[in-house]
Amino acid sequence: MERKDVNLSTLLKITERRHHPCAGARVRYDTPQASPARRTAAANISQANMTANRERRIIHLDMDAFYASVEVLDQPALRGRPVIVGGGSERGVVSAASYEARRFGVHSALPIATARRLCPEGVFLPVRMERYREVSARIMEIFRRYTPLVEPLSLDEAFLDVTGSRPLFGPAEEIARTIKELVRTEIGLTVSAGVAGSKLVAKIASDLRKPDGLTLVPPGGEREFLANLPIGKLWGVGQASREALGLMGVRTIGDLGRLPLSLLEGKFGKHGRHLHEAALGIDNREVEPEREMKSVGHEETFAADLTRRQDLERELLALAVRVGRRLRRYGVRGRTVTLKVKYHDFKQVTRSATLTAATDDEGEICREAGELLARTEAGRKPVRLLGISLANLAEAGAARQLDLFAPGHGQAKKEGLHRALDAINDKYGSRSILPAALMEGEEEK
Ligand code: TTP
Ligand code: MG
Ligand code: MG
Repeated sequence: MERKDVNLSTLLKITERRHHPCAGARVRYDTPQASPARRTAAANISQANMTANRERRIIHLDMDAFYASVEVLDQPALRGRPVIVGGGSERGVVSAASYEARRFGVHSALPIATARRLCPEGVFLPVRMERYREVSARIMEIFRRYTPLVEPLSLDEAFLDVTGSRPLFGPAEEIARTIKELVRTEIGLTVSAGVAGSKLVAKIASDLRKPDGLTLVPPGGEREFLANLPIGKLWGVGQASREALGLMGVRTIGDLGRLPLSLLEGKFGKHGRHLHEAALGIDNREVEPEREMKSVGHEETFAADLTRRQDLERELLALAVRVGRRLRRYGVRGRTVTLKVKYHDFKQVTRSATLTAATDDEGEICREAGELLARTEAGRKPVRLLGISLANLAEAGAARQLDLFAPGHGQAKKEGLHRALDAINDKYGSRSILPAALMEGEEEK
C-alpha cells in the first residue's frame, strides 16, 4: 500500500479551483477602495515579487487561544480566568483553552469531563462558530492590507507572502510587528507571528513563542533555527514516521538533517526526500491566495488496479474519511456527492447524487459513494483511480441550524466524535485514528 503521510499540499488540495494561481500573474491588488497610489504600489509589489523570488519572506500568523480569546473579548470580566470553549455535552471535547486554563493541563481535544476535573474553577463556554468566523474575517482583512498573497489555513491562521510588499511597507519583521499591533488595537486580540523564508519554517516559528510571540528567522538561517528543535515540531511529519525516526535515534530536526538522503529514501520512499528537505528548511511551496471554494474532494490513484469489491469499498471509506475531515476543517458541508472512477484503460466516468441536506459526515458520504459506485462498471473493469468530492457547499453553521428540527441526539454525538478525531489527527498526523476497516495495511513499509 502506498504511503499516505499527511503533507500540506494534499491537505489543502481543493478541487475545481476557480483561479489557478501561477507565479507573478496572480499578484493583483484590486480591493474596491484601491486608490491610485495603492494601484501604483500594487504594480511595484507585483514587479518586486517577480524578481525577488530568491529571497522570499513569508509570515505565518496564528491567533492565540482563538475561540477562548474571542469569548474573553466579548465578556471582559472573564479576563485572567481559565476559559474553556467546547463541548456542548459532557461527551464533548475542548475546542480551545485560554492560556490560564492551560496551566491546569487543559488543552484542545481533551474531553470536557477531564477538563472539568483538572480545572473545576474553569469557565466553560459553548462554541459560537458564527462569531469566530466574523472575527476571522476581520483579521484576514488586516492581513490583506499588506499583501494580496494571503493563504488562510483555518479561521485563526494564515500565510502571507510579503516578498514584494517590502519596498512599500518595510522589512517583513516590521510588517509582522505592525500587523500584530493592528490586531491588538482594531480587534483587541493577540496573534503570534513567525517570519521566515518558507511556509514550513514560518509556521514552526509562529508557534515557538506563544502567546503574543514574534519569531524571526533570518534569510539563510532556516537550518540553524530548526536544528535544535525536537522532531515533533517538524510540521507534516506523521506519528508513524516520527516513531520510525525515533527508533533511528533521531531526536531533533538537526539529527534528521544529518541523515543521508539515501537512507531516508530507503526507509520512507518518496516521503524520505520530503523529510530530508524539511529538516534543512527547504520548502518551495508558494503561498496560494484564497479562492472561492467550489468543492472539496480527494482522489487516489492506486499502485495496483483494484477489482475486488472489498478493496474498492475500503478505498471509498478512506476517501470519505479524508473528505469528511477536510469539510469539517473548512467549516463547510456539501449536498452533492460526486464519485469519479478511472478504469485501467484510463476511461473515466463520474456519478453524482444530491442529498436532501448538506453533510460533512464520512459515514453518509461513504454510503452515498457506495451507491454511486454500484452505478459504474467498477469491479467488472479494474479500477485505477477513485475520487470523491462534495459540491453545493454551505457553511457548516448554516446547515447546523436546520438540525434543530431534526432529531438531534445522534447528530450532536457524531459531531463531538468528529471533533475529537479531527483534533487527534491534526495533532498526530492524518492516519492516527481511522475506522477499523482502514487500519489493516497501515504499517510502515
Ligand atoms: P489553534 O490555532 O490550533 O489553537 P488556539 O488558537 O486555540 O491556541 P494557540 O494559541 O495554541 O494557537 O486552533 C484555532 C482554533 O481552532 C481554536 O481556538 C479552536 C479550534 N480548534 C478546535 O476546535 N479543536 C482543536 O482540536 C483545535 C486544535 C483547534
Ligand atoms: Mg491559534
Ligand atoms: Mg491555528
